[in-house]
Amino acid sequence: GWIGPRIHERQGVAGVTTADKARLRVGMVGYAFMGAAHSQAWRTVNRVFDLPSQVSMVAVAGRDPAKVNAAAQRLGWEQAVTDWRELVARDDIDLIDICTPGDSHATIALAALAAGKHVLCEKPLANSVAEARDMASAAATARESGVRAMCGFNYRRVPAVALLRRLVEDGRLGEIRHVRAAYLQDWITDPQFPLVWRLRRELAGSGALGDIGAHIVDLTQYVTGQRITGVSALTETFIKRRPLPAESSGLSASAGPAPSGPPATEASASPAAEEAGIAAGTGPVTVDDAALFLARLEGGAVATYEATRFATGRKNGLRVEINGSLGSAAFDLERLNELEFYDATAPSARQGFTRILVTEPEHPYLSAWWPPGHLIGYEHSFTHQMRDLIEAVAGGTDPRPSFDDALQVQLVLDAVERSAANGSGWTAVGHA
Ligand code: SOE
Repeated sequence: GWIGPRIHERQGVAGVTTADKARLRVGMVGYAFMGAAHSQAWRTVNRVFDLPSQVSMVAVAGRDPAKVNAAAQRLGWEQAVTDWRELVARDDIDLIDICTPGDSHATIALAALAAGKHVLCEKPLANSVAEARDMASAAATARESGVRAMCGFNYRRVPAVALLRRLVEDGRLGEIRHVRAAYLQDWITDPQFPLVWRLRRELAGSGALGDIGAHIVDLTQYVTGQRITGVSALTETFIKRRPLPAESSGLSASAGPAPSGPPATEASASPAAEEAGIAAGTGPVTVDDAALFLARLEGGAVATYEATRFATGRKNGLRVEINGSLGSAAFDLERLNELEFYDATAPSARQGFTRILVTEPEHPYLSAWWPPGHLIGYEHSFTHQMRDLIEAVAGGTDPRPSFDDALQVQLVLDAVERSAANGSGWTAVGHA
């Protein structure tokens, strides 16, 4: 079981005790961008929320000994190890947090669940439907012995998004007719931006589609409570080859001399390649730069989705607008403390979009933070995610998004790729 020895200790302010709290002992795999975001959330969550268990940041795993040691110190982990299998095998770890590229999610999650560890796995759940199915069925088996699995679609935990969900649930938008979703970024617009792992299919599974399109698929299915039933899609790769990175990190690598080993590369350009403008030290981009699709939702709504890394000037433009029979709502991640709401039932003289500042104690998650009117940011979504996960684990309930929810997203991604390959033909999405 996950409950470690009960601790009897005094912490924090003299005279105030948090004794008797069970521990949730975490091992994290990967320590780059997402590992840093998760570490901050693990460090913070018990200091903000009153939770049934106390997080212990037991160990972080990474392949490079010097780097993982430095990361452990910087991010607040008690130990560093160079093999994630060690985390899975240890008795003093209850939960494995997977913050690696998609190509290792399935292997790590399956091993962790088989060892009876709870799992938090970053999005997208896997690089293929087959892997996602294996993971969802392993999670179903593990659930029988009280082991929990969750996928890290963190934007569900932005208070304004949770408020939007509440408005839909309360019927304030009425019957949903339109969903308009876009996730717009521009960080690879420069053709000299190197071929980082997110641009390689064998590591990332897909491009803008799985990295950011997956977010708007999950978010809209969550907010509407409706599954996407079919799609018509197109994808595009604008820049076909890119310089090999000096060092492959997710978002911030610089171009430089080729590292040893893969990716598949033109080690030295052939005369034909040179003529075609392909330099030595570049490699092929094997994922989509942009993915667009039309969709139908099971409740009868129609939807558009756009995911791109080429929307010059848009840095983290996750936008969702929903139009219903009784009203509309719109969210933009670049203004994440706000939600626009239009109430079509208000007297017509007073109708119009209202900008709700989502900073009040009555709003989801916010009573634990600052006095009314004070703002929060990107990192809070991860702290909220950890809060919900800890409560589910301690309370013996299933955290959402479950691996089944994430498999449902994977089925949409797969249908989008099949539709795009098939000249945008209508492609049904199966049920997880
Ligand atoms: C890069 O596109 C990225 O960091 C994604 O990987 C995240 O999932 C998204 O939240 C922000 O953009």
